[in-house]
Amino acid sequence: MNFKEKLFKAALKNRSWLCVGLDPDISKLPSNIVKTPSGIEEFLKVVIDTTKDLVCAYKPNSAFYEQFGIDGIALLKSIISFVPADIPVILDAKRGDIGNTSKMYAAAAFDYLGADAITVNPYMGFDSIWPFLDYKDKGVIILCLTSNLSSSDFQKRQVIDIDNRQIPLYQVIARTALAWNKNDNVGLVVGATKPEELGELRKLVGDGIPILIPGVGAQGGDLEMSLKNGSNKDGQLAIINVSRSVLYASKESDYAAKSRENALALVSIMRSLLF
Ligand code: NUP
Repeated sequence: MNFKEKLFKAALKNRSWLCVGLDPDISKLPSNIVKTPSGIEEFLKVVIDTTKDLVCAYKPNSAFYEQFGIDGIALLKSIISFVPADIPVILDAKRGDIGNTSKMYAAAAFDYLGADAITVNPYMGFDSIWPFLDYKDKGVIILCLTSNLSSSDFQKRQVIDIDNRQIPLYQVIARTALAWNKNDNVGLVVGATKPEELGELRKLVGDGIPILIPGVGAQGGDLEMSLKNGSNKDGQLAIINVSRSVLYASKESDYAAKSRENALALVSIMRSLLF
């Protein structure tokens, strides 16, 4: 089963387009969790166990694991394999390099870690992305318009596209992503903090492309607006990522119940609007 099929299946089974971000930060862990990679492993496994009927995907961000060196990589691999087999894992690593190097990044993410999809940075162009696209069953989710304030530094600049039209750079990326979608395995990242552009981008790419939408919760993005503008005509394929406001719902030993509560609050809104 490829990434998109797995994503659809999980979303329909759980009636949810919530993706819980698994970003371990020692300073935010509940007080009863031991502040070591093995303590974090226990914490993340509890959160996965308590939310696995509420999500369409999980998204570990590689940086939060790399900070622990070799133990962090082992932790990342163990967490990815702990996620139930019918729920896709999106590795957020924003990779991209000369083709020869991207090939190694792709092997690390897909062959070694066992992720179902990866986020990539398109700045270096097609030959930096094709080694990922070449894994036909894996999702390749391209940064398009990111949630951070400084995304406007480059992404919103007006540029001339190949048909001589002047459009913002993020639209060039979306149009190019469509052209790269020969294996039906491309997705886009568009921040929840950019609701108008999100709607515009959904129209531009049509109904078949998954859009990963981070920024709801801690970054202030609006859930309903993100669903309304990011979903396709059937109310699908807007993957709403929430990391901190689900993971760190409580500093106390009741964290499992509180994480579930926060996830369920988001999913209840999704169910009332989309399912
Ligand atoms: O544009 C982006 N914004 C963003 O926050 C692209 C991302 N991949 N992310 C990631 O989503 C970010 O690195 C983090 O892993 C997650 C958002 O976390 P939170 O704000 O819900 O805690």
